[in-house]
Amino acid sequence: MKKALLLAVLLSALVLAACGGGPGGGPAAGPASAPAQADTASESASDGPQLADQLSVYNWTDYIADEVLIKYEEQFGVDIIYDTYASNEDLLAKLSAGATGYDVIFPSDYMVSQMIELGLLAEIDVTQLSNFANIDPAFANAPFDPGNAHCVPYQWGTTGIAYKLDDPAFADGAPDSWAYLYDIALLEQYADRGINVLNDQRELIATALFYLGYSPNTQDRAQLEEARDLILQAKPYWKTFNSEDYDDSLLIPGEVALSHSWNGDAANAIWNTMDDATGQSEWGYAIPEEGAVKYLDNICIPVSSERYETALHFMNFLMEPENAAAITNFTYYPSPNLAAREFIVEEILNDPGIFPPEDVAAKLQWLTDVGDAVFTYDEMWTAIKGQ
Ligand code: N2P
Repeated sequence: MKKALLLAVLLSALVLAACGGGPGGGPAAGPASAPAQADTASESASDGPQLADQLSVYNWTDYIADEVLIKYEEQFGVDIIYDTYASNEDLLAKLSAGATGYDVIFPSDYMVSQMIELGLLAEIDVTQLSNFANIDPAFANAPFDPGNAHCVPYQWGTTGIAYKLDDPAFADGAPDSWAYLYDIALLEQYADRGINVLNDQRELIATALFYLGYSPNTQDRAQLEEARDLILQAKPYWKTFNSEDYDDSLLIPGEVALSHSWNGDAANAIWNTMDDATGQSEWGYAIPEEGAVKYLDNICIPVSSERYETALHFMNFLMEPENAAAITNFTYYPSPNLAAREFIVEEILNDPGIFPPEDVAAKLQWLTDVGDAVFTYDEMWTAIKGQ
């Protein structure tokens, strides 16, 4: 299924490239510096907003379907400049360092709260967004952004363990414990076949905190130091810290046997290594019994955007059911858009690794803003990455 989807997207991209179009930007195109709202050229409809010539979109790696970008460009005559990041902290660092070119960003729950606090996000009025009604009320009005005064839900997901089904270390069952990242006796069994962890500070520190029986949102310095030490003793057994292209560069080619993984990236490896004849994949995905992270990523507009109206228009476009479904059908991340469900392919809707069933959902926890303890997390992360 994935291969067919990929091919269709690739073909339409090729056709567009041949016509001089294409999904805007390509990798690391960087923020646009062109003047914005003044530089308006097109309108979506006679009574629609004046749209800018360009829109600079900054998103997680592999987190949108190119066909949706192409559709927006073609339908509204807006050139999308697309750039990607590996973690919430990378996004924050970029914006805090004064990057002003970005118009649309996708921070997770706890990072929305940090960014609001720092005054980095523009306000929105969701009553003006016709497609906001498509969002599942369970994901609207979240505590990190009451009343959706700044952002709207984009996609959500879980963070667990992707593993190679044919590795002898997992012959007796799925690695459904964070011990598979931290227990030296276990690590000795498969570390030579490769282990990847997400290059993401809150996500990785959370795995150690879960393993130690602490909250993934602890603000206790002693607990965080314990988590740091646990990570440092396991680190020599880990091959890579990769939260960007690890599914395509490490999992699918079998460069690792196990990876700390977001569920959509794991699903990408699962679907892409599936034998069409037998339906058997090379990869599996497990949620550890000690608990795991669930996240809600959001569409937001930096306060520095000079193309606010166009950003808002794009935000509304992404919440159209067909567009939200196309994104889920390509990225394999669950959508918080209820109206999109009828357009999401059956295999994805029924995949318990993508849309978790009740018993799994009960083990999941949100990451929340830890206030000033964020400096302790930063300090631990520097120690982790530095040694
Ligand atoms: C996909 C990125 C997932 C975002 N590569 C996790 N918050």
